[in-house]
Amino acid sequence: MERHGLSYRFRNAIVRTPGKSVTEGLRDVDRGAPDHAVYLEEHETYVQALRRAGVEVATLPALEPYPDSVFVEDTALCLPEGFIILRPGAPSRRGEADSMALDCKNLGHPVLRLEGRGTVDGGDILVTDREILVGASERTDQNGFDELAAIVSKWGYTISLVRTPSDVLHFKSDCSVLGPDTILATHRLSGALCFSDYTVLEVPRGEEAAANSIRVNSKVLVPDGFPKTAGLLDSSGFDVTRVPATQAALLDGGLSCQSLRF
Ligand code: CIR
Repeated sequence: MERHGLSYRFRNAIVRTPGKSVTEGLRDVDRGAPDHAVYLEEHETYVQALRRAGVEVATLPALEPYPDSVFVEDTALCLPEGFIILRPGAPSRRGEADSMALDCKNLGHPVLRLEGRGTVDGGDILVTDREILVGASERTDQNGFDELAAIVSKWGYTISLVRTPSDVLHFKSDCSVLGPDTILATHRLSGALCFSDYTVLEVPRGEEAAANSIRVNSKVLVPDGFPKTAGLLDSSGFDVTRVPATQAALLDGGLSCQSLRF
């Protein structure tokens, strides 16, 4: 079943202010800790960009015990039928889901929860207008997928388990939705079977991190510093907004990870 606009038309977003502990966030390669003050500025610019794209943003307070809690996307899947609180794959991030469950309830959203031992990070879930693709990764496993699939299948969604490229943290580190039939993806994913029925715009080589862009209503938020990708999207007719994400990038995060959009 096609749900027109599900993947890019949003009225609301939830973000969380980065705490001082963000300097301790997980990273595969240590290229230095983020600077808290700079992160706060970049986060504010990100929130403003979401607002300019027509979204009402709810900002949750910093969660100091959880250095990665600014990456709210990993803790929940927000669908019109309800919010599903996930079970993040990194043990140090599990408690973020408890807080998000409470926060979502307080914001008045119906909440379900993955209760089993399997894990799913929201960064591995790509929702398009016609299906949900979940990338198996070091954070997302078969058991987690099965539990998630059982819930969303009841709501009529088609959901499949696909592969996250091996040297990549999350499936959506390498792809994003640009429209009902259009995906932005790195060369690592552009030829993937799961995208054979979509038009794929390939991120220019050397700018792989720009695949983690987000279409929000009529705009596409693209991380700053990737001029070839911004140019490609611009010449393809998209209304591009460049948003700084240098501090998130130090923690292997990007634009999509920092909000839940619905
Ligand atoms: C982590 O390793 O979990 C964080 N440092 C980065 C999470 C980024 N989230 C995302 O791509 N959805």
